[in-house]
Amino acid sequence: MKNILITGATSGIGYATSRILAQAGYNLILCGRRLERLNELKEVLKKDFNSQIYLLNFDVRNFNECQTSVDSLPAEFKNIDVLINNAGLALGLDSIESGNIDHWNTMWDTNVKGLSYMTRIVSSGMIERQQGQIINIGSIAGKETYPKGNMYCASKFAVDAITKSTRQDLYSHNIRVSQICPGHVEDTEFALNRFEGNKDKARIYNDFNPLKASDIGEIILFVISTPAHVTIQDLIVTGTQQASAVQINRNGRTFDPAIETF
Ligand code: NDP
Ligand code: 8X3
Repeated sequence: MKNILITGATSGIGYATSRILAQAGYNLILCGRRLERLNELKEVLKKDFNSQIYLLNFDVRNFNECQTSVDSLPAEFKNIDVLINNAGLALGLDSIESGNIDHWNTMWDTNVKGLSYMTRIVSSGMIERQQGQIINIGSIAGKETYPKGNMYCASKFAVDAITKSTRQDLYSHNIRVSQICPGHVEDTEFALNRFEGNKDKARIYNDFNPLKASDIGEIILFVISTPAHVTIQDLIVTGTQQASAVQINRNGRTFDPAIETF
């Protein structure tokens, strides 16, 4: 069975994807900074699905930590078949003239450089084996900007560019490179992190049905499950009540099971 490395497995999309891929029988290398969460997830997946799991506890912003962690993988996990670059975050929602410089640096270092570090490190083995798949989690914010999105949008536009360029570098080695660009996704810590733990500000999903983290996990499973000669290059995915980054039907949760009519 394939070995899949997922960054940002401790919560949100990464956590949900880990469950879905474990259920599908894949061997997983789960990454994140919160070791306790990783340990808990490993135990749950072993209990529920008898999964083969290896944990890597590191910060994607630190190239040496990324390299040392991947180098430390035992023989049975050494060959990474699929890299899912999911770790990322938004910090703040400020107009450009008042942007927080620490926020900017953290977003760029995580979303752009961390993703690129992991791709650089893992792709060399894929090139040796002449096979592999890389899935980058971009965002609708990497396709269109919105007010006060500035550096987060820029970081996701960069992911969009890096995804395309990576595909151009690696396609002749039979390596598939994909991007998935979600709109709003609940069951994540995304909004809470963006607003630095302010639960009132983070309450942005109450009045419409956004995507669920598991929706993205199911799409990732589909992208992985396609035959090796198929590359899904790019997917923009939103909840049905979201038409663009700035157009959201906030007239209530149309698709709540309690009121769903079809
Ligand atoms: P969460 O905050 O729930 O998950 C983010 C994950 O990234 C956590 O597991 C966190 O783990 C990890 N992470 C953050 N910083 C680092 C770091 N420096 N080193 C290693 N791991 C790190 O948010 P989501 O699940 O929503 O986010 C996943 C991806 O989806 C991100 O790239 C985000 O930009 C993207 N996205 C999210 C959307 C949404 O609406 N939620 C929409 C579109 C895209 P830990 O803290 O343990 O290290
Ligand atoms: C997360 C979606 O619209 O908050 O990438 O930027 S958005």
